[in-house]
Amino acid sequence: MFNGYHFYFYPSTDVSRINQIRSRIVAKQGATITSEINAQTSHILVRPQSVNQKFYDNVLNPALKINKNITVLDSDWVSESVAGRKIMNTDGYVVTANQHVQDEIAHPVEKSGCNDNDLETVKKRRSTSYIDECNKKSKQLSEDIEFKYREASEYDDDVDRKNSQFHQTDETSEQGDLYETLSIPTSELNSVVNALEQSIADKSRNGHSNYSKTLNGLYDIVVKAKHEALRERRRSVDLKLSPENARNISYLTRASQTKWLQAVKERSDTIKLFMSVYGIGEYTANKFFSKGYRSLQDIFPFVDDNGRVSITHHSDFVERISREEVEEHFTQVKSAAAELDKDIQLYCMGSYRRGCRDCGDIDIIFTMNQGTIMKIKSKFEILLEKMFKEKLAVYTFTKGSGKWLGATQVNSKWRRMDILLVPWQELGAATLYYTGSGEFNRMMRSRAIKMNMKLNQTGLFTATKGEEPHLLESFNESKIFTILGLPWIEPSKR
Ligand code: TTP
Ligand code: MG
Repeated sequence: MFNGYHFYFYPSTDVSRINQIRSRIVAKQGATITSEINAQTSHILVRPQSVNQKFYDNVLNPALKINKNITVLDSDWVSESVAGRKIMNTDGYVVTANQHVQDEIAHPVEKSGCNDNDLETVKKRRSTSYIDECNKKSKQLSEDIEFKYREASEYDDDVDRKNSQFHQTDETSEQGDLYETLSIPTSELNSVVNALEQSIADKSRNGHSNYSKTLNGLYDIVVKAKHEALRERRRSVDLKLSPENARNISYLTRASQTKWLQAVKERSDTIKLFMSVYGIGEYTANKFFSKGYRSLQDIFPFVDDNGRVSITHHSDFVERISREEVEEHFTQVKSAAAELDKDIQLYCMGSYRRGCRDCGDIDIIFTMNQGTIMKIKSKFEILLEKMFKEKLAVYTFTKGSGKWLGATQVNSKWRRMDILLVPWQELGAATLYYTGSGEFNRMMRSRAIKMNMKLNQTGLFTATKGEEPHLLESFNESKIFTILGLPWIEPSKR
């Protein structure tokens, strides 16, 4: 496209990253780029904000002495030629010295630089307001945003119709005297702001200064609106925008919603993943996420022994366990116990007792006929030792006073097993609790509270104000239902 053109960029490509990128692009399109002005230089491409006395003294004057026909253009010209895939007419991009400056060149005054008014670009953007300016260049931006977010946005006929209306009003918007009013819920402004920030970052990385300018303008409009809306506690804001910018914001709103939803989903999936690791609660999971960790491998170095075991056997632990496999583990614990003491009684609880087809873990109650908690604990110690010896138990996550939370292995799969140690007298209440579901338990407990009672895994108690609680029932599960005025509810219905 630029074969035969000899460009000199100012500020030089050594100091201006934007010009560096531009020069690379136009060089690919056939232009010759020189680091100094010479007789062949056909164009000086300058960023308007860099046109000052220094430019005249050090660049333009010496250049004119070498080649008085040299053309000085706003460097936007090359960007827009590249974007439009054809060499744009230079009208509107020519940078000329106005009379005042020419006088100054002839009779320099003591002034180190000159302001924008010292020069005029034929483009009228100097005379337009900042917002008008950012509204003006938005056509290209909307195509860009549209392209970028097309896949992310869901289209419907309505939006397409709206967009085509926007296109029709282009010409009037160029004149800057027709605005669209776009109403956005205040709650959505944050995601628009985020989307704009992201786009600005992308654009400046890619060197699209025009777009960045427009985005910056949009950003200012939206941030200002957001602050006003928050200050005045408004539920929505009306943004006065050129049709093109209204369209840009519509895209961003839709795109940011999609992106926002994706981000929310990524966050909640990752937090859930981290929380599936033993010992990691919501706080730590969030902290890991904020630090940028996204996988179990990422957090592996920062977790404790329990966490490492949990991650190492993660796929086994998160897999649902069939009833048959639960029974295999349970049977093995039972046979180890049977060899120890005939008084030991074991019950398989949780989702298994509720008849679920598969279970998240294996929940077991360990008790002894007429056994006290002391006797039960000491017997369990022996059982556990045996289970480890037999390589049925493979890891202990926690051993509390009345429970063992660990892992057992059958057929090379590691599964989570929780064993609750229950005094014989509390068997009914413990069975009720450990059968669940959690939701059912909450319902039962709140029913008890309404009846001035208290239900927990050790029993059902009176809870009359000003009186010492006394035990109503703990051994017989079905009696607890009766006292609470309920018929027996099958575990499968809980
Ligand atoms: P879990 O094993 O966590 O639950 P579950 O067996 O019902 O389901 P899953 O198949 O996923 O293992 O706990 C066993 C029972 O303990 C549960 O059914 C009810 C009770 N429980 C509560 O009441 N509140 C709780 O917070 C937890 C964790 C359990
Ligand atoms: Mg369970």
